Amino acid sequence: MADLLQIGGVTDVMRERLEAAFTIHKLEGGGYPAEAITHVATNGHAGVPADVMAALPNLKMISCYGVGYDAIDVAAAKARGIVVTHTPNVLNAEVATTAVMLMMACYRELLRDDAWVRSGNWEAKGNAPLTRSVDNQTVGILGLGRIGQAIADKLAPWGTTIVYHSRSPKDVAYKYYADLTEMARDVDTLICITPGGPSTNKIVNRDVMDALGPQGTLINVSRGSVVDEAAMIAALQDGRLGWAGLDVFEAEPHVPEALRKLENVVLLPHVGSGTVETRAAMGALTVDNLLQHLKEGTVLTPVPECADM
Ligand code: NAP
Ligand code: 8YV
Repeated sequence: MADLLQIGGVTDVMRERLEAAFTIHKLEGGGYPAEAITHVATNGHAGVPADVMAALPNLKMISCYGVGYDAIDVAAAKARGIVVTHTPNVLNAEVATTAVMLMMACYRELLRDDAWVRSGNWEAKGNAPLTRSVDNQTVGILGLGRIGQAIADKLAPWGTTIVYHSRSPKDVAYKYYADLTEMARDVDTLICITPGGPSTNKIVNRDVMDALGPQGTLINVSRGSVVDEAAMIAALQDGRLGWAGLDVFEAEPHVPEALRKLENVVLLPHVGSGTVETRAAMGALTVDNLLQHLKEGTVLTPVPECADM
């Protein structure tokens, strides 16, 4: 049997399928036979630490449970002939639901109004203040890829006007903005759904948030690194930015206290794809890639950089 290094957790179903084909070693606690390891199963949070990759001389394949692979040095892997796979598409609808749910929770003050009932305010003070309608808003999508398109589709029934920014225009009917700040000026809500990594690091900066403005809503379901978190907290505190719905943070699982204290935010613990159904589909694809590589030497869903390997 081939030797697999497991980084992070796997579900029971994944473990059962993997155990039939691999001898599984866990990174935790060390003591794994580095020379024997040919395959790694990891996730988008843990990735593969550089020292671990360097210590595995016979590594051939890395399978990532998650579509974002910014925690894996793909260039270093590719240079050594190691193919990297991820789990695109199977989570599009779920992450899109999370983005729309965060947007609606911000607009309709879901948390404030839930607290209004629980605290007895309804009885003591009367009706809660009015909120804002989600209908007929203009939404700017930062990164109109697989998930970005699913978000646009889910917003269509609300009469939303969709516009977008990415590095290159796509073959879609929505208006394209080559400049992110210009788009932020024109929209009610900005939804971030690009990959993480150096090319998107803090591209949602103070200028972008000021352009979004006091009536604007920022939704981030991409990576915490995409938004300048300190600038966002300051903008939310000053009222220069209206609301934020966030599933991802700069230093997860740490969320700055200043952000946790704010009332104009909705905060989730990186659960964009976190349903039983979608995690099962991601787990199945993670294992399918490993088994296919073991059996045929090919993979099903390589990351784009490894598509020609
Ligand atoms: P995708 O299909 O590759 O789409 C990514 C989009 O981002 C593309 O439209 C791309 O267009 C754009 N983009 C890339 N770099 C950019 C840059 N520097 N500036 C502006 N736009 C840029 O990826 P996906 O499957 O939709 O996933 C997107 C990301 O969502 C993942 O990488 C991951 O980080 C995040 N995610 C989060 C969760 C969660 O739980 N919160 C779950 C799943 C995924 P161009 O190449 O033309 O720029
Ligand atoms: C997961 C994600 O939480 O797919 C991604 O890029 O961020 C999420 O679906 C994560 O990768 C699972 O490890």
